[in-house]
Amino acid sequence: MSMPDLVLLHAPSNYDFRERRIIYGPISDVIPSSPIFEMYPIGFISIAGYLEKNGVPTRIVNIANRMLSEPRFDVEKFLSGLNPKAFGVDLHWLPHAQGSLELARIVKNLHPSIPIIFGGLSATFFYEELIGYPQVDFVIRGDSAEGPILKLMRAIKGGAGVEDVPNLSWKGKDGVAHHNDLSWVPSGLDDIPLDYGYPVRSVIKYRSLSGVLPFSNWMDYPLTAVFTCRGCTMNCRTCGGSSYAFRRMCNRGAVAYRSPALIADDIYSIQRYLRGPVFIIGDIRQSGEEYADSLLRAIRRKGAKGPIVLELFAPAGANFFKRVRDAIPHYNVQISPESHDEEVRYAFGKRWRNVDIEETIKAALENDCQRFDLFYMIGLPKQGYRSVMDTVDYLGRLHKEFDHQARVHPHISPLAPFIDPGSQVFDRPEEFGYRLFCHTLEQHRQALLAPAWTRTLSYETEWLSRSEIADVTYEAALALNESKKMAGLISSGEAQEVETRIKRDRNLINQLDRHIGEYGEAPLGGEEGALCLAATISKRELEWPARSFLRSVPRILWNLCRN
Ligand code: B12
Repeated sequence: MSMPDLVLLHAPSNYDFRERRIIYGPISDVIPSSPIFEMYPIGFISIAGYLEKNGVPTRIVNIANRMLSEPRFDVEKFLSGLNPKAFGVDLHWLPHAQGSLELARIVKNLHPSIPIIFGGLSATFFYEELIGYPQVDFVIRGDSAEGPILKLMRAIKGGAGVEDVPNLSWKGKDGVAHHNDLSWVPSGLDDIPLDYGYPVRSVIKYRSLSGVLPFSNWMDYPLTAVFTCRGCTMNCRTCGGSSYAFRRMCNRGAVAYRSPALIADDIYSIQRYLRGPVFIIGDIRQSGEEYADSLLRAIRRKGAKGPIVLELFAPAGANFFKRVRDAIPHYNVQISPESHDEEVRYAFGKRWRNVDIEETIKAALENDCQRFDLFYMIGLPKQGYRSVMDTVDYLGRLHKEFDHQARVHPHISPLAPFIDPGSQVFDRPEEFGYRLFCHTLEQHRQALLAPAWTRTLSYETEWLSRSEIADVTYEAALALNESKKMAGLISSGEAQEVETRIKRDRNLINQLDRHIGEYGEAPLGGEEGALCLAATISKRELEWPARSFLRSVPRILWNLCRN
């Protein structure tokens, strides 16, 4: 089997999740991953594709997913069999603070002379602290690593200096950290393809499918994504991907877009292999109506075979959905109103009215939208207990209004486990009514070792304490669960299962709190806190209709033979 120059590793959020019992709660309820966040950054695919195209063989290994799906998977044995020129570890999402550092420590023990490169948004925010860990040799900062990592890999292979590698933090022989300028900030994304042929070829080259799978049930639900941009035009208060955060951390003054025709090609290239839903990241109207129109025209020309999911950053009218319907035969929409309470929504940075959201839903459904997901959040500025419960009542009314369709799916979950670093709330918590328990990378790493999510949570607000956030999360989840059952969105069996899980979690947390109050911190034992895919919903409910990977195998083989 060929040996790659670079091996990109994705760690579980908590490295010891197989031994250590933790009540993870609903921290990953509204995404495909389990609470150990096994999904790797989509940027791994663009980095790997870019490096391979430029003559640097690269392999992605999703250690988190292998640990999750193969209980006996021996990480150290596996890693000791690798001998690349460098390892890359993502610290993109801050919930990986413990897992990524621990995995890198293990790699360093096994291979002391192979350099370890960190990257991703959290690595970018905490670069000065991160480079101080002995297991970290390099940090590539910024929202775009393709150019810098190619230059770094060439320097590592050729034994050259790294002083002129842009965006790079590195340590000299004396251990002193140096920080090169963060100057590689592409203003367009047309030279950075998202080549989904890469994972397919990689499975054959490295004879491993499980290592490249993005999340645990991906084979049944082969969800993929394409991106329209890097950066964002929005400024949501807690978001580490807001325009404020990108400017502050990544030197990004303006959003970089990918040309509509190339995005249509990306979708087409995915659908040559797979028929799962393709999620278009970023509202296609962000760069203006003309951009959205050209993208829709390009998709129409190429022909969209499977379902496509669009996200909206603001309400939209019938005119927009008519154009979408004409271009995409099977489309779904998602939007995040955050709260039904307009004052809360405004305080969060979104200035839309409920009536506009309701009109948007109506217009989408009238124009053949197959499914409309709405995401609401707990832990927002100006949001108290009553406000959260009123949101759930409001969602009940929405169900009634649209329930004959069973196409409208609202979700509610807490902002957890951490406030995004680089966001406005992270920088100025008091101004928005927040109190943060964690500030440094090390504090976040330690917080991930707590026995329950309620103790990992990095904040509370003027309106909700940490324990109130947990309480109202479970209360709201129970009420929404009931309302979804009544609306026929989930079966009574599913609703019963969710209710049992919520009650069990709440009980465990109460017991734990009592125990800690009396005897101090203690780990959980036995079956308590066993890893569940979701705490307050049934994961299946999130899924857009998809054809399983196995049903796509003939198409994959056919396309590989043609290449
Ligand atoms: C799409 C998206 C998702 C998708 C996942 C897509 C994916 N697999 O990457 C979904 C919806 C599943 C998701 C989930 C989550 N997300 Co999210 N997500 C985004 C979003 C909107 C866009 C990301 C994107 O398009 N990236 C473009 C791709 C091409 O680039 P990339 O993956 O970032 O990788 C580039 C660089 O980051 C860097 N890089 C990344 N890894 C590495 C590793 C190395 C070694 C190197 C050198 C470089 C490098 O180089 C890459 C290529 O240039 C951002 C916000 C934003 N505007 O960016 C939030 C964002 C990244 N997500 C965030 C969060 C918090 C989460 C969750 C933890 C939320 C939760 N509790 O459920 C989960 C974690 C998921 C998991 N690991 O299982 C925060 C991260 C804040 C932080 N610093 O921790 C962000 C910033 C904003 C937000 N709140 O949504 N997310």
